[in-house]
Amino acid sequence: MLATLKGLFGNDYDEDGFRTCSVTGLRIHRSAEVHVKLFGLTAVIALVIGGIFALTVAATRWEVLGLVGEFDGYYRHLSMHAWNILIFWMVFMEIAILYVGGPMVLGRRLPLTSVAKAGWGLMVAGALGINYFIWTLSGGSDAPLLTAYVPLDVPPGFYASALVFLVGATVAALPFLVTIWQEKRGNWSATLPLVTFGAFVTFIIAVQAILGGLAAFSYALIWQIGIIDSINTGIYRQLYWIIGHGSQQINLLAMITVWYFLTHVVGGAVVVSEKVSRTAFIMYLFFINLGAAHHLMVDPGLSVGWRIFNTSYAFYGAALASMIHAFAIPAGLEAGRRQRGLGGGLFGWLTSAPWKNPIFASTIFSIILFGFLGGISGVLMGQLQLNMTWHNTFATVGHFHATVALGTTLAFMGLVFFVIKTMFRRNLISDRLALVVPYGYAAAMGLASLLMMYVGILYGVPRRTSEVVSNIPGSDFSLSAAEPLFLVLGPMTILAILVGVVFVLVAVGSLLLGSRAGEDDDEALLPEGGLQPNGGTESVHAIEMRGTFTLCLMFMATFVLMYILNWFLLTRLWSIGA
Ligand code: HEM
Ligand SMILES: [Cu+2]
Repeated sequence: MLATLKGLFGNDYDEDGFRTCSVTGLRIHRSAEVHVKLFGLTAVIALVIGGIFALTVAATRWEVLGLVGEFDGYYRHLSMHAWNILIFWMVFMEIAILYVGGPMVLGRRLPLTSVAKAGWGLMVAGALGINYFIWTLSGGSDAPLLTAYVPLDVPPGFYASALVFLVGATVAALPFLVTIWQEKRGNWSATLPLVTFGAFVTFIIAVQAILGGLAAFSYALIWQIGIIDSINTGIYRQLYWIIGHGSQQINLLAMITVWYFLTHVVGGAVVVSEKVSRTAFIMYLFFINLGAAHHLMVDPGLSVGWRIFNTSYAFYGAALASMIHAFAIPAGLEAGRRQRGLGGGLFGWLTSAPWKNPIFASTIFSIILFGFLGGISGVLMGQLQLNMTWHNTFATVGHFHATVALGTTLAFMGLVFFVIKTMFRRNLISDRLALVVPYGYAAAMGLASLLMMYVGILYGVPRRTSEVVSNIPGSDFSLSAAEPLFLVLGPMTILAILVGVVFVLVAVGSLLLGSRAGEDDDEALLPEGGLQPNGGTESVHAIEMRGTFTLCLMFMATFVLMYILNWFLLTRLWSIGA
């Protein structure tokens, strides 16, 4: 067992501890690689735990199965699902992404490795604590959920564990910051590569988010242990959403960084304009955290002016940045592939792409579905008026499953496959099974997210309750009209989980039983002609990106249609003019 584990962390390095990656050509130091593996593996364990609770939660909301009753601990299950999968799976992956984007891309060692390990230790301790305190809550009905709103009666240990986890993540991110500092020291005018730049902006947003989290959870903690005797719930909610929303922005930025990285390495994408992509990253810095007021739309205490400025002006700054990436990444793919002579008509560059490569397929589905399902729904529901039809309904759950559960998770799954091949140097035990992951997950989770939005918007089915079709506990209110949609939604959620199981089997199976990857395997991973093809030297700007332009127009049309539809539904709700 120990030998197998040790074997996983080994590779052939030269005396200085470096090796050259035969796929990316990057010079990789042992210290960086070992820690990427450590954080990546821990993330997958969190995904498994969160996934187990995805099953219990989904099997409850599909009321035909009705697994866990409201007062038998449904909130406990939902809390376990959310914390393990949204926080631990994502944040452990994100630290790994910082180490890829920093030391690996820059060809440096990871500095302060003991600090990195201490950060990992604190994060693990915090995560264990949170799991413990959620699971051992008596009664279960007061489990904190993701939001842990005060004045819920949650043990102080829960807030303390959350603080430990946040401090751990900060400590683990420090070696990344030091890497950037080492790179820039004495060389201030040189620019960072785009992937490193993206990782750096992710880091800054993470710091903002973590500061909010430290403030929120320590405020709740000192109240819980009696240092202050009352707590202002409005202020807690405002502080909480700095991390609650901010952590989603970390997910978004890390995912976009992965998009740039993987479309380049496995799809042959180029960066069409460094300036434009970098500007979009910088726009996030200014606007994205401002958008957090969309979580407080129905809270008292905030002025309407602030809400409108925040969600209908500042937020569009962030949405614009996302649109720029949504244009730049496919454009880079189109330009890069056309440069290699893989164009052919309007969409030849796309149809000829390596769709049978699970890493490419995961990345491209992540981009498309995140944009069409998660992005559009996010802008709609983030708007003051439309929010009234989405707020606290299952539609909200649909939105964030389209973003984090579908988009980000799929991109990170692709990245895990990539790390298994290029860093663990293992072939996947079954390419066919691996291919089931992007296609199966995109289809099942895509449909599930859409249906969640439907039941929420059309029937007003609420989130965070165990049974609504027969009745909402404690009321005679029936939502049985939504039942037929649940007959599709239920099986889709279970199917998505099954595909998740396939992902874990392929990932863990390949690590333990996969054959050693060689140069031929690497070639199969790369885009046609290799990463730096000879010939095809046509300037990027001479290439027409009309395929991407067409896709953007389609996106725009969908956006407008959805906008009109949502306003129409809102007028129906309020019976304007009736
Ligand atoms: C196949 C996989 C998944 C299924 C079937 C699933 C299912 C569900 C369902 C049905 C709910 C709503 C329960 C309710 O409001 O009563 C829920 C909540 C949630 N899920 Fe998932 N989920 C999956 C994967 C994920 C992933 C990958 C993430 C994040 C990366 C995620 C994050 C969340 C969060 C944050 C909540 C809200 C918890 C709260 O209200 O505090 N889920 N999930
Ligand atoms: Cu938000």
